[in-house]
Amino acid sequence: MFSENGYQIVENFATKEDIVNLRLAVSKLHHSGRSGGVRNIEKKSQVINAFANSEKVLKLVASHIGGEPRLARAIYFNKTENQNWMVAWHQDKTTAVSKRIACAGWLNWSIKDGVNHAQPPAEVFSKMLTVRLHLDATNQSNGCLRVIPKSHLLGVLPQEDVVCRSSTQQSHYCVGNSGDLLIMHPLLIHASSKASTPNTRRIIHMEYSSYELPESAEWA
Ligand SMILES: O=C(O)CCC(=O)C(=O)O
Repeated sequence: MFSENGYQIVENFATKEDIVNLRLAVSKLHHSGRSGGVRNIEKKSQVINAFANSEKVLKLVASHIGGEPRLARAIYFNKTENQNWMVAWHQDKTTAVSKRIACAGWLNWSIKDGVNHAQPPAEVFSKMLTVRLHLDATNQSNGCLRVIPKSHLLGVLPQEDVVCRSSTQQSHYCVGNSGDLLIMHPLLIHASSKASTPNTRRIIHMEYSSYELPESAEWA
């Protein structure tokens, strides 16, 4: 369960029609040759934007974090034979907002694909949820996400602690079918290996928050 483990698979969340439409939408995104991801996809595709802001997704998110969740950012990830990548163990400590916030606790500002990104204060993470829609079945052979259950309860960790936990604690492979959602806490320690049998592995990764931002900033 999400509340206990920090992640959960929600089976058959998207309809077959959603999947057909979203697969077509991601096929139209411009993928730079070097990276495995495309950022800000909610701004690049009306179909993705409509799904990410649909009542059924926002209702699910609100049932876990309360309030009125807003989409903070959305990224498309694919792994293929030509773009077969891995990501080391980490927590997602960075989020996207509409403008720089001068309040204490907002750290490490940067601009990614034209959008302000920063590490928010720790309290913000309790009002954040990551939702990953599987457009293909994911498993160990095509490089599904791996997580360390309950690790979100440790809060924001220095990277050396993340590495240490990953070598001492049991991990779980988030196997799922096309149409399933993986919901997870952004601080859940996770990693992603290269596919051993590369095949397309398309994911729409969306991050939401119901935290009220200061200084009239908005979730980007
Ligand atoms: O999609 C993946 O396999 C990895 C993505 C990831 O690690 C992340 O979004 O932080």
